[in-house]
Amino acid sequence: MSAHIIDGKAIAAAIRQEVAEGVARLQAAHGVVPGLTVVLVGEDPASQVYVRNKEKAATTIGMNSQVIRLPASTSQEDLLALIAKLNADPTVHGILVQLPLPDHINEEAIVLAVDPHKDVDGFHPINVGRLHTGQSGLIPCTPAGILVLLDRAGIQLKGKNAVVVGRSNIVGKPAAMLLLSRHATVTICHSRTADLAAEVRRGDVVVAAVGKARLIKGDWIKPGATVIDVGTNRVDDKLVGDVDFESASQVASYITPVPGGVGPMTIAMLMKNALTAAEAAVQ
Ligand code: L34
Repeated sequence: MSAHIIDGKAIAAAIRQEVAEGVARLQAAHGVVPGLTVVLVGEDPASQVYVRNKEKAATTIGMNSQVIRLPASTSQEDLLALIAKLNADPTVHGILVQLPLPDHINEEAIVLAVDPHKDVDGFHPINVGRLHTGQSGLIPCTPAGILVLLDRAGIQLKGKNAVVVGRSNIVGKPAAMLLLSRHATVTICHSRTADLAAEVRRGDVVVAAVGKARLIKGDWIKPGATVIDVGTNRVDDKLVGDVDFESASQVASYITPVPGGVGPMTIAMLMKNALTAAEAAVQ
């Protein structure tokens, strides 16, 4: 048996097309062009690729796309001052500070500084709290993209066992909350989980977001399960996921590839969040 491959690239292109139509509608109705500003501090090679892809997507969709590139030596004070300026700028509807930040900058302070209305990452505690309490708000891009992949692949979640491997604020925790909101029974696993393979084996849906190349093996996967691989690990110049694709795709019924799975969805959902923030600003 061989799994159906969920085509994140194609689904992301469809989302970007829908967002482009929304951007055109907003401009026609209100004369407003969504403005997205991405801030990149330092020269992390992976971050540079992701930010370039974000910039390209926003421009192609017809947004006002701005990338502010700052040296790694930028002080926390200067970064906070920039965020205050962007918060006050009415042409900027979305602000994203690419993570990770250099060690001398406190990420929490930066996340807290972004106006929650412009927080297209959904990382501000206000938006985290809204997600946890089931109120509408900006939802982190990667988990939001995972739900779209599951929906467009026709995967039912109600009453299913969903196993999330990884408990980060960016992916694991919000992904678990979204799966819960769809009535899945959710298990969150992490580095201290006693028997990871046994937990993963119970999953009708497995979301792998730990950042360890090919950690999850085919014989951990319940036959017929859906596997969503969030990992983007570089091994010998090759990009590989947290799932051992070769073995897992023999057991699963649906699986996302790396690259071309969750990654492009993260960027598509960022576009969607930027449109949502701009729409809310004209209400
Ligand atoms: N603030 N920081 C903030 N927001 C985010 O949403 C992110 N993330 C993560 C890292 N830091 C962040 C991203 O943008 C991860 N991430 C991200 C974005 C895009 C891709 C992967 C991770 C992506 O486009 N991946 C492609 C391969 C690109 C390549 O060649 O490296 C893929 O097909 O998976």
